[in-house]
Amino acid sequence: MSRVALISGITGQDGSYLSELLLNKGYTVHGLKRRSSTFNTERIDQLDVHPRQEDARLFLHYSDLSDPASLSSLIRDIRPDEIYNLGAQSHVRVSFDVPGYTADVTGLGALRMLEAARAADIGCRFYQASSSEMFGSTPPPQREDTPFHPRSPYACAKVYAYWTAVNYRESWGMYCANGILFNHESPRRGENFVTRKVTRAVARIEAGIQDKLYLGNLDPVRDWGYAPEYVEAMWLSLQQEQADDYVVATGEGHTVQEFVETAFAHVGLDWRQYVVTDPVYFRPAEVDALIGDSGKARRALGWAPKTHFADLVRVMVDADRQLLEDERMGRLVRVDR
Ligand code: NAP
Ligand code: G4F
Repeated sequence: MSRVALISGITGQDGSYLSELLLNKGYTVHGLKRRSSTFNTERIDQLDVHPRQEDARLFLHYSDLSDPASLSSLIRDIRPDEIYNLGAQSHVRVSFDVPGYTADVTGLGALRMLEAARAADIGCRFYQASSSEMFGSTPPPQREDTPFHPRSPYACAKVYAYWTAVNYRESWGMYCANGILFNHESPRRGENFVTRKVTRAVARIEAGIQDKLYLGNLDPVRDWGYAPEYVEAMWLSLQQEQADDYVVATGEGHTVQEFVETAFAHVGLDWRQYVVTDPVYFRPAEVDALIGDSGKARRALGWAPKTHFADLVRVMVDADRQLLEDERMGRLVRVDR
């Protein structure tokens, strides 16, 4: 019998890579998708076969992290061996505009998933996508025992979800693992996160269809890794004898400005001619520096990052150049471009 996984956030960056990983390992994968007025499954369309086809192993279900009844019936019906809770309002700047919604989905959503899993009493394992944003203003290097000091409604919600997962482990003996994920990027990254916003703009400026790139604070330091490698750490976290919490990071920090410089330099352009500071992208409270120490994950899970900063930037810029070329040629655009 193939193992069964349920993924919230399957239509997001990580959900798409995790689905590929699990399908390749022989899992049957169920994903929770939100009702939306536009298609929102673009990142996983290449994996989707009609559910009535005999070889179908990927199934999508309408649900929402704000709807406990649908979560309960999904978990009861699917009886997953593993649940990956990746669903979230995941944009830090946006969380200042919609703090209540962010707390509900990103914070209480985890509680609802955990409670539905507990009530189903099926002994499934639970992965919570926690965030390095929880460390906030606590200086790097950050590890599992570094104190949290969240700086946004998003980060506060993630702290709540983190401790709720720990609490379900300690109270109910459930296998709950937190991955404390530092920033991870890819060609599938949402276009309003800084890395993708930059790489997309670089491709468009090079092609002559964009003049300027408006950005906020260029000084913050982030530890940027490659998303397909981070979903391997998610899976590994659920394959251990004991549930535990792990920092997942490269250990290398770069400023936003370095990312910008490297991306423009890759296509032979000087970033200073194109980048304009726009305070609209400043945050009411900024997180100045996140650099993770993933020693525990390296030792316990045997996980290590492989893709370094310059390669990550190059992969993302080249993917956006290719995407633009495909769009201009009217070619069918594949999701991993
Ligand atoms: P993402 O691309 O923004 O994907 C978020 C997913 O959550 C999407 O599938 C989205 O659905 C879904 N979602 C949003 N609101 C929902 C709701 N009310 N009910 C159900 N699903 C909902 O995020 P990601 O980069 O893949 O990150 C995955 C998880 O890891 C998130 O929890 C994020 O907070 C966390 N994390 C990410 C990073 C990172 O650097 N990427 C670092 C630390 C932690 P739609 O597609 O319909 O919008
Ligand atoms: O790309 P960002 O929006 O990512 P941020 O805030 O670090 O959050 C991401 O990583 C977290 C893990 O640490 C996740 F939990 C979270 O879900 C998300 O995936 O911004 C990175 C930095 C910030 O300091 C921001 O102020 O870039 C700075 N920045 C400068 N100009 C900008 C911009 N960020 C965005 N999104 N857009 C700008 O124009």
